[in-house]
Amino acid sequence: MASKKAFITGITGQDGAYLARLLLRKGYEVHGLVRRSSSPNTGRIDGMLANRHWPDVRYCAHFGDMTDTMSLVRILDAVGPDEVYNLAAQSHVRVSFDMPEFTGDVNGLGTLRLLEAIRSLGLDKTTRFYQASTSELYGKVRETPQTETTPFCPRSPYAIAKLYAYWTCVNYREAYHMFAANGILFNHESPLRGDQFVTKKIVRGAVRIHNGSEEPIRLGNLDARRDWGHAADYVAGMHAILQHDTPDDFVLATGQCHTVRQWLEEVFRLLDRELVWQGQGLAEQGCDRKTGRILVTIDPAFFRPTEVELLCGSADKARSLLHWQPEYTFQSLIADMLDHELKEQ
Ligand code: NAP
Ligand code: G4F
Repeated sequence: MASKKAFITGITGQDGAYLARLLLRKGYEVHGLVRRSSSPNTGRIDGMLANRHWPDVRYCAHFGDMTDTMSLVRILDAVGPDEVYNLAAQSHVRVSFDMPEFTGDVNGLGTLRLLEAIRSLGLDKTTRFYQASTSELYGKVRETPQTETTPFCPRSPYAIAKLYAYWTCVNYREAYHMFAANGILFNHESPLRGDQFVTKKIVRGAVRIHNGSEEPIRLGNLDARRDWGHAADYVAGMHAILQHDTPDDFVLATGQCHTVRQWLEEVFRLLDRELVWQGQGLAEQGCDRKTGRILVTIDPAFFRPTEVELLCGSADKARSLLHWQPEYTFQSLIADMLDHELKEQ
């Protein structure tokens, strides 16, 4: 039987790299959208191509951009994928306040371009579509835990663009009977997480300190609460969503919620340092209990004009219909990221 073909936008990002590996292991032919950049942006996926353990890797990169309709049409026409995973996005919430129009174009209209390309090429009856929706849609949350029926209340240009994409996906499902599904994913991290997200920033900063740096980690809101899982578990959920017998929307979450402060304390604990807190507000500092050295300071540059204070999801629907369950815990996620960083630096 011919193997399935998948097209992944955002293949050079954290989730794209994990998903591509998963699909190659399952025997898929994988096609990825790569945007042209003046410096290398394929570091997360280069290993796939040079992997001696997978001699028959079938992977193809295609140059294009979510803002360039014809590049999407050309690639979809050439590939004729069974499954499209739309992971491409300007994915940083803080940055979306600085670049709201670009964020809307890529995250919102980009999704429309892709769906419309599938439809106009006549692939709408054969191609299944996954949309990378987000727990940021819940924003100023109306209930906890958040589920597929919790109302949305987005609080950033990023989340507002993703709201447009979410409903576009639903509309193409209802209007054109496409297999189009949203995964509403809560925060997921990994050794491949971008350096500007808080989990990776903390792990990198703490290992630098462990290796002798005097530079404290400068952060924004330490009291924000997130439901953090591992990207490896979440890409398996994305795949399961597209294998379900009907197109539907699913929350993927761990159901466990921790503050940024707790993430810091756990990272330093694993590096044999106990963090104690002194001062308040912008003057708050995290210090090493033994030496008194300042390890964490507050920098207003990292606060957001509007913050999402609490995200905590219930994945009951995915658990019962997809049999999806995350394997990593808060502790084993941090341990994995820390192990990797200790080897890297
Ligand atoms: P990421 O690491 O930031 O990756 C984003 C990807 O999008 C990169 O491959 C990036 O390419 C690509 N991209 C950005 N702008 C593009 C454009 N104009 N045209 C084509 N490609 C473009 O994000 P991630 O953490 O893997 O997340 C994957 C998706 O899930 C995103 O849509 C994100 O919003 C969503 N999501 C993430 C989480 C999470 O916690 N990770 C939770 C919920 C939803 P470059 O490498 O060239 O920059
Ligand atoms: O790591 P973050 O930047 O992730 P955030 O904003 O929750 O967004 C991530 O998860 C979403 C799913 O819920 C995705 F849709 C999105 O694409 C992205 O992957 O920030 C987490 C929390 C925030 O409350 C932020 O205010 O950490 C707080 N924080 C405190 N200091 C910081 C910092 N965040 C960053 N990035 N940098 C800081 O210095």
